[in-house]
Amino acid sequence: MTTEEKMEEFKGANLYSNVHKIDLPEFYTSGHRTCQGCESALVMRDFIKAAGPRTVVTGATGCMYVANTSYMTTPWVVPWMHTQLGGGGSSAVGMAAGLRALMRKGKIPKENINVINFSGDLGGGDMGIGGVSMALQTDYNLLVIMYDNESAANTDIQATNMTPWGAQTTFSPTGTKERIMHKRWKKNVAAMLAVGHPNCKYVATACATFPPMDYMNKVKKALSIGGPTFIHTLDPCPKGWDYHPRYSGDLGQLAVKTGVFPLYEIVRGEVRYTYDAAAKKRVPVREYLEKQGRFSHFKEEDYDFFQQRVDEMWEEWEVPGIAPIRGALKLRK
Ligand SMILES: Cc1ncc(C[n+]2csc(CCOP(=O)(O)OP(=O)(O)O)c2C)c(N)n1
Ligand code: SF4
Ligand SMILES: [Mg+2]
Repeated sequence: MTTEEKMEEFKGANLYSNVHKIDLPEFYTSGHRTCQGCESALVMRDFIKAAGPRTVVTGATGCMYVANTSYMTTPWVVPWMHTQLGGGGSSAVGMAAGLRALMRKGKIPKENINVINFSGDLGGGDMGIGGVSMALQTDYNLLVIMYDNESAANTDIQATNMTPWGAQTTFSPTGTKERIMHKRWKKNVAAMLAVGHPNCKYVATACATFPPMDYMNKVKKALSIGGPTFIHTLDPCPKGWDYHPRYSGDLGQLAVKTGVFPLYEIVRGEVRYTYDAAAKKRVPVREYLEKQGRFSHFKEEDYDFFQQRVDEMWEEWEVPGIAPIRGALKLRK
């Protein structure tokens, strides 16, 4: 597909062509108590800016619920509803079904109202994955955004299946007997959902700050293509990753440029890399890891192991950075 064809494909999405075109009104404003430098808060602010005011939001328990609803205050300007930790997908289905029924019965005017759920990595990717899976098999217009700060941050940084290998959390502190306590490789949620849900026309990964506008345009694309859609964002978290809040943007960018976090979109089954870490010269993972206190116990062999796994992902997987399947290309030859 040529660049012109791709632009034409999302013509109705009103994509931002440069930062000066980004809408000025804010629908996630003051009144939240997220940490300084919290990128998950930026994920909230940017998705609702891209979606606009005709949107209802449901949010699962987690930092983005708790820090955004201190008693009698909230940054949300649009209608917003809390749902249980694993309830993200089902709450979006319920909301979309309710709106459709009200419109069918003539109780509210027929119009396009966006339904967006946000869930954390534990809520959306582990505990609530069944509900998200169900939501992606429906015919409702809804978008699930899994904001991934790589821990159960709200309850003081416990490991989830999205926590990177070797990271220290309150569940996996380094010790004198065992240096590495968290031995699971990060779960591949976006690709798993894309492969397993034929009704889902759009799945993407994103980082709120890099490349500029990429995340907001992915939200616009998901909403314009219609049907159930899914976006996974990687969100640097100063508290859980243990770094000075001023480096959140730099760390997001490094996660992408080292190839640790693959950036892509899968549009009606077609993969498009939005940062091609297979083609570009990747920054060594060490530059990303050593800036975070959660990896401060790493030794040479740990950096080497991490690098080797990332290299494998880009050089040996059948669909680089996405599908950890090997051998199919050989079979076809
Ligand atoms: C069923 C259930 N179990 C445990 C909790 C306690 N709890 C509240 S928030 C949270 C962590 C959520 O982690 P995540 O979804 O990654 O969101 P984050 O806090 O990182 O933003 C936990 C374990 C809960 N609210 N409900
Ligand atoms: S702990 Fe992390 S995710 Fe939670 S508010 Fe602070 S920076 Fe944001
Ligand atoms: Mg989390």
